[in-house]
Amino acid sequence: MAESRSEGNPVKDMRSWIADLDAAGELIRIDKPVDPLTQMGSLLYQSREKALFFERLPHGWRSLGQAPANVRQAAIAFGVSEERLIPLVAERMGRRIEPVMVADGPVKEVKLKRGEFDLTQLPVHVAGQRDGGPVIGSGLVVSKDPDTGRRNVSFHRLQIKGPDKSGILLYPRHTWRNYVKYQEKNQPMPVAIFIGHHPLYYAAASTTAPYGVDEFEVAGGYLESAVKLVKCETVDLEVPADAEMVLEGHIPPHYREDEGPFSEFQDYYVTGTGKNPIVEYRFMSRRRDAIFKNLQNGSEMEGCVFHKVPMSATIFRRLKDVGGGMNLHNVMVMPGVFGVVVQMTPRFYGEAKNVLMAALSSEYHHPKVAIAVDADVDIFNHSELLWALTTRVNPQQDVVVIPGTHNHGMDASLPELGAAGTPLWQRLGSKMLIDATIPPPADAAARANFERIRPHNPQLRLEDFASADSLALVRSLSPLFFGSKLLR
Ligand SMILES: Cc1cc2nc3c(=O)[nH]c(=O)nc-3n(C[C@H](O)[C@H](O)[C@H](O)COP(=O)(O)O)c2cc1C
Ligand SMILES: [Mn+2]
Repeated sequence: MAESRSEGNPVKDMRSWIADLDAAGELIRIDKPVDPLTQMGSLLYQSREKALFFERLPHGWRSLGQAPANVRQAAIAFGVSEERLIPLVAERMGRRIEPVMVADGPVKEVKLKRGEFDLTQLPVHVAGQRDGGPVIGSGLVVSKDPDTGRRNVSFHRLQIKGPDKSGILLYPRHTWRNYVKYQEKNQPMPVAIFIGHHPLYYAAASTTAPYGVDEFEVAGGYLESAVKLVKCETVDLEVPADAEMVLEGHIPPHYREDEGPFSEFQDYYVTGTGKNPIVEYRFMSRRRDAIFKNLQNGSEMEGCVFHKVPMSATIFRRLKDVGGGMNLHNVMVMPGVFGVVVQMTPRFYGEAKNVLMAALSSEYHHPKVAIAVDADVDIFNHSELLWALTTRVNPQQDVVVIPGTHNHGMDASLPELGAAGTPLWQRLGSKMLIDATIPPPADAAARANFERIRPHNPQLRLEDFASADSLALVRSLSPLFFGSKLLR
């Protein structure tokens, strides 16, 4: 294969990522033919541990999916341990680096005008049984504020509707805000959509920075080097020189078409479905041997990883200064993306509640339930979380419900005020905070009631007493075991 190895290649792109995954034993290559419309989604759905590289797709395409397959693989992309991932991303988020313009790049090797490309020939997959059709899930949409010229980059689902047309779902955040400005001028909004790049670009696109911040600067911070951009051919926009593929086009004002359903991040189909805008494509550029990127959503799928990592890191940044600098260890968004766990050591009685209020009102609309736990709870192990929720919580004192809050528009459990594609696409809901921390170290006697049991001799190894075969099974299941990491 043509992929360059990561060492000695300073460019971080989808090829260096494939090489890194391969080197780490994290990539499964599939050399049997796979049909994106009827088979690929089922294979991606099953691959929760490893990335998949599809080598034989229709029309000679190859593609990468489930990469990162989980938060553990996202940590590999950032070159750090899973436990250190969120604090590191939070730190790099604050060190934005301006992109630089270059004259040319691999993404310009092939240039195709309207009529010369056909989106229906790409290996775009259908993710779930009830999806409305194949959806590009890996397209990062570049647009500009027409008044200031400031750039924005974000993820948007793009349901294929013809050779040069797709739907687009615009949740009311920055791309929608830019689009509304164009609509008010009765002008189409130019967009450039790049597909296939290093996961740090995807993590940057799913970071909700303040309006007006260019997510390519966020990507520069994550990569610790400036992103290289090239000019588009038919729109006044810039795209990464080392992407696999770029689509150029525009979103017509006011026009809406049926779009959805789609296998979404909460593991449901219906939210967002309805009359949504479309994208009309006028140009495609790509690498000569371009590799496609398939990205599947659904709880704890790749799409969810790109929600969890930047959201957790953004909340981490926000929380660390609560009360003049709290004792914050980690933050992790829960499956389905509407809950967040804060791992902390409280300095004061009641401090966890102050912290959780901040966790519920960050840059992100999603968090509805926020839970605080101490450092001895493994926040990556959900049975540990359930244990903390039941053994460290006095409901009448530790659970607070805040009624009448704005919640995420795609939270199906809350009443919807208006439909997707309209200005009233909103849900009025509520939020809940749960303080599952134990008394602060300042009250050592009260804290001692929650000292966790430990065996007599934690150094004793089961390996020295049991056969290798029986142990292999135990070790393969151990991530599911309660308390396993703490006792190891
Ligand atoms: C995998 C994935 C898919 C997403 N799909 C959509 C989508 O279809 N429509 C949308 O408006 N936002 C979608 N988002 C959310 C935004 O891309 C994300 O929140 C981003 O930070 C918004 O950028 P902005 O803050 O610049 O508006 C998706 C996010 C991820 C991680
Ligand atoms: Mn933005």
